[in-house]
Amino acid sequence: MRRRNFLVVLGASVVAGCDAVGDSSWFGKVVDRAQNWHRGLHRALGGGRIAMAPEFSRSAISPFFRGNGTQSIDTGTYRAAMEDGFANWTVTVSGLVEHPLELSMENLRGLPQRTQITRHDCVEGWSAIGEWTGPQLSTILDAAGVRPEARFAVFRCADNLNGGDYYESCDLDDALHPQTILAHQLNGEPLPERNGAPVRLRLERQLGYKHAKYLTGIELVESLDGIGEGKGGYWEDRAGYQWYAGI
Ligand SMILES: Nc1nc2c(c(=O)[nH]1)N[C@H]1C(S)=C(S)[C@@H](COP(=O)(O)O)O[C@H]1N2
Ligand SMILES: [Mo]
Repeated sequence: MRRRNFLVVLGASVVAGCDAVGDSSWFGKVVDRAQNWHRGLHRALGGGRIAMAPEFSRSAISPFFRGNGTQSIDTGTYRAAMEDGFANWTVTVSGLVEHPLELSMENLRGLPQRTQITRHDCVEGWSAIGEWTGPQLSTILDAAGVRPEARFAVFRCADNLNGGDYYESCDLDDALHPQTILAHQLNGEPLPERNGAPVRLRLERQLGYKHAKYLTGIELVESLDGIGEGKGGYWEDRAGYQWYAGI
């Protein structure tokens, strides 16, 4: 099956079509614009330091990064995607954006990558340190062109946990934070199934449940009303977990 990419528009140039999104020209433009735009972001935040989550040395990496919540997806679609090496997996960017995107794993791996060794803290009382690699979400949101009305990014996942679709959300400060990445590698290897293969969010300044695994889509919205039960996430809706789970 031929995957149809959405229209990709960057500045004045328009790239339409199926495979054009993989062209290096496309990535080059994204990167140029991302750099300018990051400078803009720093200014917008008053030129002050953006609080970074602590990063660790390689020697601190946990020997085993356990899984939690969904650790395997038994739908035919997911099993087939895995068999296929996730060659047809896509992450869509939709909602309040100028240019909706549909990014393949190849597209995500082709963007500039960030690698960070961070500590994951789960409310259930465990932590683990891992090395995560993937593109910054800000690069992708810049390519999509976030509209001024957008206030939140909603993250859609492939798993259904006890009858509910897992999802999460964050505000744009966190979405655009330098350590917010779409990780497709853990400790230098493709993301294991239990940790959210083929790609998961890392939102390093917040607790574990915010880090949506098995990512299929990112939606830019003005309000969280009408999304799930309206509290911004799977556990927020069900267990009253805090929406802003800062650590
Ligand atoms: N799609 C999805 N994302 C999820 C979950 C889940 O069940 N499904 N569990 C969350 C919780 S509570 C934690 S602590 C982390 C666990 O990440 P890990 O499986 O890599 O340890 O993923 C979070 N993201
Ligand atoms: Mo968790």
